[in-house]
Amino acid sequence: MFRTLAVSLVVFASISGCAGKPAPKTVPTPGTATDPVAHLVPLPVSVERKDGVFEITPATIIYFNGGNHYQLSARFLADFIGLAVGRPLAVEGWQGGTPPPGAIVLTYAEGIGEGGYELNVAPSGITITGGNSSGVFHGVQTLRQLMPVALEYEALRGSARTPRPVPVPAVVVRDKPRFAWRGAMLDVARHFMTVDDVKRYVDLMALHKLNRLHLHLADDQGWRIEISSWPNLTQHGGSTEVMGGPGGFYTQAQYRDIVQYAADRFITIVPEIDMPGHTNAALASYAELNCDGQAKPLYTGTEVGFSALCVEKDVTYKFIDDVVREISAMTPGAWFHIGGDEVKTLSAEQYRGFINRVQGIVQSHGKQMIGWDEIAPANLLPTSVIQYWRPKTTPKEAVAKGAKVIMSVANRAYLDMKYDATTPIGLTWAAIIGVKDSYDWDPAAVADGVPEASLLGVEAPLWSETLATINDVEFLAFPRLAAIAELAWTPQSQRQWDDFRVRLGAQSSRWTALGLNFYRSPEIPWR
Ligand code: NGO
Repeated sequence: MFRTLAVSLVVFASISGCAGKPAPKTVPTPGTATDPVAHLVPLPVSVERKDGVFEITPATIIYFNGGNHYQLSARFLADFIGLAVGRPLAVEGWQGGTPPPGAIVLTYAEGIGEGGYELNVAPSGITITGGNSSGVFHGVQTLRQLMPVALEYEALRGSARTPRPVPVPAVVVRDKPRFAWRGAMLDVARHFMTVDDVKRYVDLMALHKLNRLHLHLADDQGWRIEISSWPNLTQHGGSTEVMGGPGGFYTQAQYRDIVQYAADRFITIVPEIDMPGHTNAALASYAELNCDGQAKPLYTGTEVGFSALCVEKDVTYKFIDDVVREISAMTPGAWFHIGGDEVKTLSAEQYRGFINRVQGIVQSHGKQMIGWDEIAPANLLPTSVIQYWRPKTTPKEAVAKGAKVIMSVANRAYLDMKYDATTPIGLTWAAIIGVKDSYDWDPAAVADGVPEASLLGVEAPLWSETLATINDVEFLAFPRLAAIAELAWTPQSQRQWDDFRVRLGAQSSRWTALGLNFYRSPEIPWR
């Protein structure tokens, strides 16, 4: 780690000069490892290099225009830069007019579009103009990637060794996302991840402009979210995980904390309670949910498809109503994911009837239902969403009737697949997915009858049968989650693998500064 710091500081020094001496007013040579303008990930729609640099000092003020959601981005930036310059920058409201010279101004304008932004770095100051508040946050993340990587190291540890000004190369970036849904999923059921682990993943997502974190909160091997009206779900059903580890669960207060932490980074939490299958943990916790009235033993293996709620019993729907109600009340986002995958013990008719009924429950609690693509034959409401995962199938009939799709096709988007034959963790059932495989595809060309217009966006699931720690999570997620982030953000026509791999290679110093345990894939020219 000491070596890592040394490398980071050399990179920093090469841009800014050492403390005490004035920073040189030059930009790095285009195309070198220290040229952040050429190495943004995800690639913006347009980047125009300009002459000079803007230097942020402890006296630089961040002005925001437009209420609390804009203030969030201002505070994020003030804290991030503050660690390098020695104290948090001042944040002040700004009512429009000519921006004060030498300031960073965060504002908004019509016509830029949801999530989009314009970032203007000039020697006289910085302006980020968002299409809305999330657009400003995305502009802040681009600005962050233009700053020396040493700031990441300092932000992680809470102080700089030697406070000094922060140089930012002059540039004009105009940018907006291809898809509204740019997601990642964490399976905290097969192996439990702590609140801090989830927050770490949220932080890594935010850097890459991802905006949906889907939490797979219950499966055969564990129930991970406290439900007050059914306490044994976590007391008993949360006590196991794959291979017999100790399990764990989030209290409602912890879940709310995760939701808020993510919301402060413009990431919406999407809770999933998988049903009617993948429910052994619930069936072990409450005997009445079983058709024979007998509680199942807890399960720590990795088979799928053997469990199902008793779909003929009324108590099952009382149970689901309580669970959906309690979780929905803690979830400001619009969606509730009901799983619905891999049910092998019910007839097609029983299954469809179940999904239709659960859809009504989800709707009665004010949420839109999402389910894995097995739900496609049910009577889906126009607001319900299909998450496509099974290669070689297509939900085209449902799409023809208006259903929207989140693209997560397993042979491209599943982060739990191995990178190559040597990868020590991960699965192979869908594919071996190298970095190029995860990048070089078009989500609008995967499934017959599922065109761009039907796609809400893209999401990369990370299932945790073989991963036990946040280190394992990072190893399988990076660099492929960065590839998926760019695929979801950048227009298809602008994405080129040969260009991406070079920009990705330049992330290694920032990722190292962040302490990220990424896979140094031989496909990438790491710097
Ligand atoms: C499948 C299955 C999950 C597994 C995962 C492993 C879906 C939607 N259901 O994906 O239970 O964990 O594969 O890759």
